[in-house]
Amino acid sequence: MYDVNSLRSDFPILERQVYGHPLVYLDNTATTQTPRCVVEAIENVYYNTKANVHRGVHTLSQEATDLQEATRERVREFINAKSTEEIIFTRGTTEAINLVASSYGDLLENGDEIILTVMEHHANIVPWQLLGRRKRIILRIVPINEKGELDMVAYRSLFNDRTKLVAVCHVSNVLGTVNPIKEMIAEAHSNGVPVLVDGAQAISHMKVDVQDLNADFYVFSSHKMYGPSGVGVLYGKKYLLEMMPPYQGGGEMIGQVSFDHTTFAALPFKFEAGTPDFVDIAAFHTAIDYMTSIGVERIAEHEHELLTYTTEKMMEIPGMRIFGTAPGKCAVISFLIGNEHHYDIGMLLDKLGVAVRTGHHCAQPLMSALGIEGTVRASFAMYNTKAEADAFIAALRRVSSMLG
Ligand code: 7TS
Repeated sequence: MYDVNSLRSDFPILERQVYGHPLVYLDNTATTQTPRCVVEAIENVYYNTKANVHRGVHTLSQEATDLQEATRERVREFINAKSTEEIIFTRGTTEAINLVASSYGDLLENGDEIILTVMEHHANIVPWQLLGRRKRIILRIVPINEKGELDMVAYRSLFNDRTKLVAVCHVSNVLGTVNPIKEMIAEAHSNGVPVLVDGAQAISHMKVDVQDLNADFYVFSSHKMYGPSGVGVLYGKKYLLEMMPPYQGGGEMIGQVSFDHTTFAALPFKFEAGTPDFVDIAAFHTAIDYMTSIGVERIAEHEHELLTYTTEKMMEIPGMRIFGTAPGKCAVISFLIGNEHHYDIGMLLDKLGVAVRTGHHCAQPLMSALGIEGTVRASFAMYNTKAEADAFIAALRRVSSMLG
């Protein structure tokens, strides 16, 4: 049995009140809350083993290094990568994509093309545009249909002999659409093109197996997985990471340094210049253990029940417009009520204790394609309840009548 109430007791923040109302936290797409065991893991490093990693012979430094490398192995196992050499720690999804854009981007030539989709987060658009300031890179964009699904015919038609990469989100942070990543990767590979998958919105909602997907790069953030902020992962196939030049220079990423010539460290350290966020990396291990102990598939099932229930109730509200209705979508609901401004709806919901996100959700090209400026977005995680869905609906009805 999925015991959501016992699970909630692991998250002290869920007991908070906002404007005298019990907090209903529905901004999980932006970041998930953190269970006590993860906070304790952070505390444990600060109280017991804090020392810089990979630098000292002393006991604390070795223990800190062991903790970090144990997380790397845990991440490898979690996404079924072949080797820990393929697991690079970054600050988050954004830095992981910037790393690939900068470093893999170094291997591209003027006139090369990259395929993106219209539903990408700015983190998977702007780094490629910045690369375009160094070289003439052409971005080809896959459109969507009215349900918020990618147009796969258009996708297939975008490949040519200048195509050098596909960069696509696994799950849309606005529409909730789960893209047919495995099929898209197979198509790209049949054209000899590698694929970067932005897994920020998928990793805590479905089982991800990078070998089964055959992804070339897969990126995600710990803070969206009930883990600490400041940590992310770049998974990359070894042969690609080996071809790519370092991203940043500094300590840890070198073999030998002289003023005439510097050699670089082996993978994964070649891409980890400077002191990493070793405290949070250590605690990220606990977050993965926590999520796995509940079961990603069971969490997804729970979230889907909430999604179906809430969507049905929302549709009873006059003027409700939901953006993203793809079958099998993740538990993200972007909506507007009539012509009311998303900001007004979000602000009034906040006054009733309901935390939702408003605005363009860092997906302005998608907003343009939808012909709107922004939406209100409610999104669910493992600890949300049917009672919270009811509280959200009741608040929404109230807001809707207040706005007339
Ligand atoms: N890619 C996707 C699909 C995302 O949803 C996000 C964050 C990112 C990349 C960037 O992740 P970061 O951890 O590096 O910041 N999405 C959101 C959101 O939807 N609302 O706030 C952050």
